[in-house]
Amino acid sequence: MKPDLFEAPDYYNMDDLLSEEHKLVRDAARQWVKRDVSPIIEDFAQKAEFPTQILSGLAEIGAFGPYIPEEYGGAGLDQISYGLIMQEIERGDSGVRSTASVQSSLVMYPIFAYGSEEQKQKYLPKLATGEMMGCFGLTEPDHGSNPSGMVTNFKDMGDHYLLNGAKLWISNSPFADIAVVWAKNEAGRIHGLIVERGMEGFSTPETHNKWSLRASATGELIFDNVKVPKENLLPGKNGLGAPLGCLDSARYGIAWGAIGAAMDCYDTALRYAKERVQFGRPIAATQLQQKKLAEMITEITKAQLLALRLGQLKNEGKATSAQISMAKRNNVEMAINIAREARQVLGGMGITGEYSIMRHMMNLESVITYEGTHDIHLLITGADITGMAAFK
Ligand code: TGC
Ligand code: FAD
Repeated sequence: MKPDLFEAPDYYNMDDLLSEEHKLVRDAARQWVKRDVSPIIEDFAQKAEFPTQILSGLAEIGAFGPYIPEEYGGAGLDQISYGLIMQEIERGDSGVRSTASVQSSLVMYPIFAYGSEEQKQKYLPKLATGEMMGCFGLTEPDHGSNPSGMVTNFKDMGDHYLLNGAKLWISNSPFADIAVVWAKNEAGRIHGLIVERGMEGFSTPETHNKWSLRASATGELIFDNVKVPKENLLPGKNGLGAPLGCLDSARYGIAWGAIGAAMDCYDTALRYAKERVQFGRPIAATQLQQKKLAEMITEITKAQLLALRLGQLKNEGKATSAQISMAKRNNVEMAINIAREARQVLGGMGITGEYSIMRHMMNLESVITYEGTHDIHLLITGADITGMAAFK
């Protein structure tokens, strides 16, 4: 892969709206991605392997639990800092951002928000340092967009719970030490359970042959009469709203992360267009390529403003789930469109691993599907503005 020459676009002087802390956190993540992610990521994506050596670096830049209080090992940062970290990591690769999103919003957040004090003390500090890695099991083979239909279930056996079922498409599952698993009790109510690797009957086969998120490990969670200790049930919240509350946090992070992928594609295409000469002049001097580049920076700027305002609302505890859906949907579509346009600016070179664009483009096909598909987020907006849910 070519050297990482990334220069972040800031067309509307967004930096003026950030605090010194935001910029310090963002710049630390940016430097780390340049130094430790960019040089290796293409190779790992080509091999379809997750680069485990980056886990300690992710922990050091505060990517594991950025907004979890310091007393539990988190970085104690605000929501805008969390978003900026996700933006910088996804500028490197969506799969690396996935690992950080899952660890922070889908594993640490439910333990922090719904866990007992003992669970918080036991798991959060180790998750923050990356000593322990987690995954989140909601999706099932027959229940993706409709998780309320899940069939994974547990029975109360007196001194433990007996868990049965299967989860599919689970990021980090092949190497995770623990899984936050959503399952129904005998009354059909959804609860979260912490399942630990090594429990008898629990396995995590890897999903192969992905053309997207190749540098991220994806797999299944299989529960065959797994005995789960009673103290591993998350006591603080149950019902579908519990996992969906975690998704709010992860979807918010993706709304920022997608901007990172888009910025990388734009920056790469702009540099290439200025250097590539055809018909005796740089292709950047042609109207057609300028149209592409001008539209890209316009869309990135709009997405940056959307994410920043959402971050302010989140900091004030006012962001609604529907506002988060709108930002996730808009910003991921913006990024995938920019990746497709940017790839064309590079002509044939755009399809090679010499540049990051094709990898971003393929990754974004997962990002537009997970954490609620593009369609589902549109339907969430539709339900919010009309008061009529069209899901079912
Ligand atoms: P519905 O009747 O609308 O709601 C059930 C209960 O949940 C509450 N609720 C929420 N609570 C918190 N946050 C949200 N975003 C919420 N949305 C709804 C709601 O108030 C209700 O509460 P209560 O107390 O009245 O019971 O539920 P529904 O069955 O009609 O479904 C609604 C729908 C379709 C929007 C929802 O199921 C959905 O979002 N589906 C998409 C599924 C999804 O996003 N899965 C993601 C799996 S995890 C993942 O992809 C990780 S990728 C990680 C990575 O690598 O980065
Ligand atoms: P389906 O729900 O079967 O949808 C198929 C199509 O039908 C989609 O286009 C959808 O928009 C459309 N559709 C569905 N319902 C409606 C409707 N009511 N109206 C109109 N159209 C509809 N899940 C986890 O729990 N944890 C993870 O860590 C995780 N990581 C993932 C990593 C990757 C790489 C991928 C690809 C997925 C991951 N997922 C994870 C699963 C992801 O959340 C689901 O794939 C997603 O929610 C969609 O579910 P599905 O794939 O079953 O599609």
